[in-house]
Amino acid sequence: MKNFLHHFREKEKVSGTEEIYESQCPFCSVQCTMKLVEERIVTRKRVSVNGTPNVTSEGRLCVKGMHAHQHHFNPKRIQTPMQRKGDAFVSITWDEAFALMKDRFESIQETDGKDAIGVYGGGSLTNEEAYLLGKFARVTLGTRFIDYNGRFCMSAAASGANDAFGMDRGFTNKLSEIPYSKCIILAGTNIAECQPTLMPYLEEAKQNGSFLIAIDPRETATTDLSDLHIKIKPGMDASFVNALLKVIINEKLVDSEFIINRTKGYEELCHHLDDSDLEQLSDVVDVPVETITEVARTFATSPTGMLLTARGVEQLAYGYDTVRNYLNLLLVTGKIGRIGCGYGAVTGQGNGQGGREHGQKADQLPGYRSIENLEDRRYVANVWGIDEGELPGKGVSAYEMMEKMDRGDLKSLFVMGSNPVVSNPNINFVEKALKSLEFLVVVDMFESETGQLADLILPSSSYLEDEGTMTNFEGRVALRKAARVRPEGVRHDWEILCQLSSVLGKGAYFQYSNPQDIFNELRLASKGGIADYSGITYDRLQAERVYWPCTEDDPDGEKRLFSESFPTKDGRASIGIVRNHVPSESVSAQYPLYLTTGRVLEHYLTGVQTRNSPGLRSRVVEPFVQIHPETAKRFGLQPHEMACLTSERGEIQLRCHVTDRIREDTLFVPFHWGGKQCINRLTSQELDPRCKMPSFKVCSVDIQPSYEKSESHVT
Ligand SMILES: Nc1nc2c(c(=O)[nH]1)N[C@H]1C(S)=C(S)[C@@H](COP(=O)(O)OP(=O)(O)OC[C@H]3O[C@@H](n4cnc5c(=O)[nH]c(N)nc54)[C@H](O)[C@@H]3O)O[C@H]1N2
Ligand SMILES: Nc1nc2c(c(=O)[nH]1)N[C@H]1C(S)=C(S)[C@@H](COP(=O)(O)OP(=O)(O)OC[C@H]3O[C@@H](n4cnc5c(=O)[nH]c(N)nc54)[C@H](O)[C@@H]3O)O[C@H]1N2
Ligand code: SF4
Ligand SMILES: [Mo]
Repeated sequence: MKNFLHHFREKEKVSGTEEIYESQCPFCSVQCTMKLVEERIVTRKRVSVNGTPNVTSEGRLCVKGMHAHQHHFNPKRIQTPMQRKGDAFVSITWDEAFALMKDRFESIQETDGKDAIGVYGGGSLTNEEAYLLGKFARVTLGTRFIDYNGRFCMSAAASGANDAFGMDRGFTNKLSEIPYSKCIILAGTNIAECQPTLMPYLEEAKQNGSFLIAIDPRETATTDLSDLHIKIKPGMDASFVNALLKVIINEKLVDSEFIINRTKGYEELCHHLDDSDLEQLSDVVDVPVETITEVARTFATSPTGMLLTARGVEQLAYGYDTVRNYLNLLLVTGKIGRIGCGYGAVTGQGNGQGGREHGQKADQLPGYRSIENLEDRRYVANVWGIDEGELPGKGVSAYEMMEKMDRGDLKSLFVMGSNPVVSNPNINFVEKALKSLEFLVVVDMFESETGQLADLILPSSSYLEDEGTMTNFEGRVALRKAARVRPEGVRHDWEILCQLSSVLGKGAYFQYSNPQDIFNELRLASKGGIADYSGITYDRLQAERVYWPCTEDDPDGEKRLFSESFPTKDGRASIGIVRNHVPSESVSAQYPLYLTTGRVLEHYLTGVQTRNSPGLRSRVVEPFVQIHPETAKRFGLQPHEMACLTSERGEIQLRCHVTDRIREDTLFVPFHWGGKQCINRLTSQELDPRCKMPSFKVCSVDIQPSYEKSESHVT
């Protein structure tokens, strides 16, 4: 028997094949690299994955990277264009799909004008595709309505950093400087679950004696590493930082030399804080005065210090102000532009950084140029070979496009690389808005929840097939090569945009034979802009990851920003004034608890990719609500029971995870699931006036056992 098995295995090996693919993870902003080995033994297939060395994550991979190939190989991936016929989708050819889009787009624009079509992009697209999507909207369709999912992600941090420093690059330093920082503030960032392969940098900092301060309403694997955890009330960071600033100024712990030489606005800040009362602030944010004082003193007196923020403090209707106040903290203590001193807006998506630089945003042109600046418009129009006057003006933000659809101003939407009916706030409304469209096109690998509402779904290639550059959290551009040839019926996003432009009569502006051609045009379009890529070439990227800004004269790219001056008109950073914001939806008798939302390690965003990966789906099979034991008791809820959550905007049923790792007044729900259990049925559509970020991190809700709710429905 043993001999037979041995013989059988040997025979299998002989008839087997092995393919090796070098790639880069399609998920978060670290952009870990990997090698996949696909073995085929007779009829069996086995894929093994290992991390490969790279300067960012040094060869590490997290559980999502290990399983990313599972969605790529999933047979549920769509392989041909699919047209809606009644309630079902039928396969059509690409020629038919392009003919349909030509017919519908042209007729809509003839009747309702160019601006009747909107374009909606995402931070998973490569730089080349994000750039091309912006050009497609402005040149091919001639619409001003384009925006992307980064509005819900990086918009508060980006606008905050732009106004304070004159530039927004995810991290102002090299990651390898983290261990040199003697005090690190982690505000609303769960790196252990969201960028796990960066954790060793924090661990090393700790080993070097750094003091870690985590600020989060929940205990997480990240806060577990900290020396001090502030379990803050959701939505209170802006006021909390005012309290810190008050102590630092009162106790004269500021860096006067830095303030005088490198900043403006300090006097106004002091004046603004004159009337603040520490006791009162401590009450509002629910952090004792002694703790506030400890944080303020520790950070201000530390020889070096860093600040990392993420969506926990940014996804608020005053996310911009909250970020500005945290940046004030860095500026008054002079903790930027030196080794071990800097700011990281811990970027989210794989190309969350590049995706926000090259023109997917409503008011932006490539290279971080502004669509409202005449000189910028002229420059980019010239690169594109059109008249400046032909370039449309600024559009509106992602959620505001939904409002335009609902009002009938937008009749059609072209979505590439996003699943808005799960990721927008207040999706009961968004669903209605998308359903009201005359023609919805979704480009995706899967029939996502948004795809299910579409008139046409176009199949896009996956990370293993699609070549292009991604700019990671550090502001480093990395080339992801195509490891496999795309299936016959599937197209790359850039191919779809070029072919569609050609069908719509604009092919002359989209003459590229590969991503490198597009990148070369992007280099030119970004030249002289803030995000200048002109010195980066595909040749260089074969061997290295390059920091922007990078010009031919300064080919190294800037590793540490702001060491001499800030890229503002007068070279100074700006200290802003931030009021003591509190959530506009306060808890009430009807909605007595705060709801905050976010992520778990095993799933990615709206979950389309990770729920289609068996190894990840099986780890966390359903959404849940995290609730404190005392709160569960108060509301009559048992562990693992179903509960009904309600807000002003809707109602959903979720299973209870009872844990004392969350505040008693707060519930936490991850947002990786669509359909009836999507938490965005409850979240608030209130937008930040400056950056249009919604309030994903705080709204008020009620919770009840499901049976009580259903009984009360019966009576
Ligand atoms: N596993 C996984 N990793 C991911 C993603 C994913 O979906 N899954 N998505 C990627 C993307 S696009 C992004 S943007 C990043 C997001 O990365 P993070 O922003 O780190 O993730 P979140 O879970 O949204 O929020 C972080 C923390 O903020 C806390 N928080 C909530 N409200 C407040 C508050 O008022 N104040 C403070 N101080 N903290 C608060 C939450 O409890 C949570 O632990 O992750 C990226 N990486
Ligand atoms: N309640 C709540 N809501 C949130 C957040 C939160 O913390 N709480 N976070 C917000 C944040 S930070 C973000 S970034 C958004 C993300 O929101 P979305 O953009 O809607 O999320 P994804 O799941 O990344 O959607 C991407 C879709 O595009 C597909 N896709 C992936 N790669 C490609 C590609 O290269 N080409 C094409 N054509 N398709 C591709 C995927 O299969 C998926 O269906 O969600 C936001 N919504
Ligand atoms: S999800 Fe992020 S940390 Fe995990 S392997 Fe992918 S890029 Fe690396
Ligand atoms: Mo994000």
